[in-house]
Amino acid sequence: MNVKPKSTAQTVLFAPVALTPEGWAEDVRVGIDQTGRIVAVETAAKPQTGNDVLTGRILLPAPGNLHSHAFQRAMAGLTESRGPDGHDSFWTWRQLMYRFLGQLDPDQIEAIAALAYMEMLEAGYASVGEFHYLHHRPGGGAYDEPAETSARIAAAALETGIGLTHLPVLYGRGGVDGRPLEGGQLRFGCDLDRFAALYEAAARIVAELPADARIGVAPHSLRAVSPDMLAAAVGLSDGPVHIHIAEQTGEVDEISAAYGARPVEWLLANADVDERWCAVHATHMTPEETAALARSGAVAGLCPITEANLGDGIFNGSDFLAAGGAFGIGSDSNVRIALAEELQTLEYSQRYRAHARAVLCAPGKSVGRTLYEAVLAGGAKALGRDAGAIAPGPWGDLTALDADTLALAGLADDARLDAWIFAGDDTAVSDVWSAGRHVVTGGRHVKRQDVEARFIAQTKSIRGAL
Ligand code: NGQ
Ligand code: ZN
Repeated sequence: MNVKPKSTAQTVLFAPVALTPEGWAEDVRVGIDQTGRIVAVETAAKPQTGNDVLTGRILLPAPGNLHSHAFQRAMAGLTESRGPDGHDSFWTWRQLMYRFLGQLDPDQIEAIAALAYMEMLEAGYASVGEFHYLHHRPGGGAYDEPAETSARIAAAALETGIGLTHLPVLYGRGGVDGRPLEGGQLRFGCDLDRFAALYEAAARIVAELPADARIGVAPHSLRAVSPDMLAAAVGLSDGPVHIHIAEQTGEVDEISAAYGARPVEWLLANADVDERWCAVHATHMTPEETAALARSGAVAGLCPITEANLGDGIFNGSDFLAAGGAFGIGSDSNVRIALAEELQTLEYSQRYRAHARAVLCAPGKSVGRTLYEAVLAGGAKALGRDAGAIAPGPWGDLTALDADTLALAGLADDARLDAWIFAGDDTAVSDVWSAGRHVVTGGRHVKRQDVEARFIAQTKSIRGAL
């Protein structure tokens, strides 16, 4: 690839090595225009005056984090003791999570989201899909602005510079039997009219963000929306559609009993699942469901660290990959925000399952390179974001690794990605650009001090209360 930088390039980066769609390239010059899009890529180039020369760094396209509930960052690590009756599970964790969110006000929601987004950027992600359901006041009453908390998510994205795909969630019932919402869930609840108004308001808020921000829609789960509500929610948006599906065996049993079909099976038969869709978790699938989901074009939204933390089960990665399925990664509960570790956990889950090594890649290939490129493509697709490649056209979503960091020193080609993912960590990340916004330098977010101080001040009173 050799596309000469045009005069429209506002920022020109020069990297000694970069991962391009054609593979590893040396002496790469990348031009980014004032809108944040990559406009030129030149390999075997020479640095010119005014270029931002990334000495000693490896330039990668930055992936998107396709699934986040930002507010849960503030309860990370607080649900790790065993309850008095000893039956701890996803469902008891959910009760604690509801109790925790019952205390949050909009200032806290914004401060927590800013911290989470800053940490995502420092980990090497350039964008996030915020699966947002904390809409109303405790008890369910409306804020003066119905999309108040969406505005807070948008403000956190703007402050930190992360590329936001906002996914307002429709959460309409307490379970598949249609029981009403209760307790903490009342803050999520919308009927269709209320949700349509909220979606419109959220869309106006997102339209005020930089041009890379997007909006989509998220019917929460087959538990929380009826078939009619699911269809209506999907019809509100022409953006991405995200849904939690088949995360827990209890959920599979509940849906199977009520609908006579397993969750993924039911969804594929009753919704027009296509490339717009992201099936979050998709943990429990039969071989037939696995192949059918892969064929649908939907992205499987895998959240390996959270799925381990919540005891969900293990996604059938090898069969899904063999069937050509698209997947990306999400930090979900944000119990830990760590890009390299998220990929490592994904591959290790498959090794436990298959009693084998190097599972998620084809013979003769590198696991690190395979996983990294898969989540670049899957993340961009799930977020409706034109990103994932160092090539002219997409947003300038870029991550630079420090080539001299202990895990990477002396390595070349795909071994760099393997060593980063399996032997290193996100301290190797030196710089991150989101749609050209250079928000991480020297491994730190440019606003770290302020964002961290505000998070601590805003959450001091609630972090001890779980
Ligand atoms: C969520 N989290 O929406 O935050 C859910 C819990 C539910 C995960 N599924 C609530 N990991 O599923 O009902
Ligand atoms: Zn989730």
